[in-house]
Amino acid sequence: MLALYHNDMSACAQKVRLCLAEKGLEWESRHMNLRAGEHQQEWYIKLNRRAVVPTLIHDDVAVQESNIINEYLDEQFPNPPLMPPNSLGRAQVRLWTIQLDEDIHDACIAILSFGIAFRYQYIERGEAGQKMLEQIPNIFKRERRRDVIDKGMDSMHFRIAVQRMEKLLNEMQLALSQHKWLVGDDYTIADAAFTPYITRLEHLNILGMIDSRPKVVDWYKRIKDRPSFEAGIVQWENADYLKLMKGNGAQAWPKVQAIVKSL
Ligand SMILES: N[C@@H](CCC(=O)N[C@@H](CS)C(=O)NCC(=O)O)C(=O)O
Repeated sequence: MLALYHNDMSACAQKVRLCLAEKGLEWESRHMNLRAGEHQQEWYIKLNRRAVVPTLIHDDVAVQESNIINEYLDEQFPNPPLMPPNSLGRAQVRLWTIQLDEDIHDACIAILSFGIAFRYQYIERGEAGQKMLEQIPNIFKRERRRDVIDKGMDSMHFRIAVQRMEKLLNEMQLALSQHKWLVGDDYTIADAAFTPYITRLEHLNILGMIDSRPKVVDWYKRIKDRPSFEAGIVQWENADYLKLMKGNGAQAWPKVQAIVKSL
């Protein structure tokens, strides 16, 4: 039995749903409302000490961390394989995915999302929003988020996030100039892992960031043609979140462009 504690619009959950879809696996949905703080309740922290989604349940075990979950799924359900057959290929996949944990997720795409859109949900909630912020266990993540909620796109973390995203997109363009997918000529966990981050740019109405990288544009088109994109991302889209992101994103685009130009 497979079950997933996840959230409809969470990039880390999207990444695991893509992998489940690529493998054609059946799973039970245990959806968590992050803005209601469901992931910060005691029972869930026992399953996931960082108080984040996703968490995979496989029979009687719980597995945390989206990149680790995807590798776990690949080992437990090897067909079709989503990891290269050799050590070097697997090392290359991990060199891509480690970047998401190092900085792309929390310090980059989350900061862009909060700076452009989600900060308004926290501000609207007043004290309840403040309480949720205080309950984020990781101090670096908490303080960065506090700053971007307070200052929006004027936070220095917002500018750093745009700069880091530019570097990533350049690296993707280079890799995709050398082979069809991020690691070689087969689709791997690395492609699944980076999909939600490019989709987030689209949802935030700042997908123009990839326009000057034709290989990335082509990769994203091929990603969207795969049935897993529909099953892992599109079917779970939340109309309210999309409206918030798209609307604020349209206004944010000139500011993002100005930051890119100034780099
Ligand atoms: N490194 C973790 C990151 C998980 C993570 O940050 N999840 C976000 C959603 S994409 C979350 O649960 N956020 C809730 C919060 O930050 O309070 C993973 O890859 O699973």
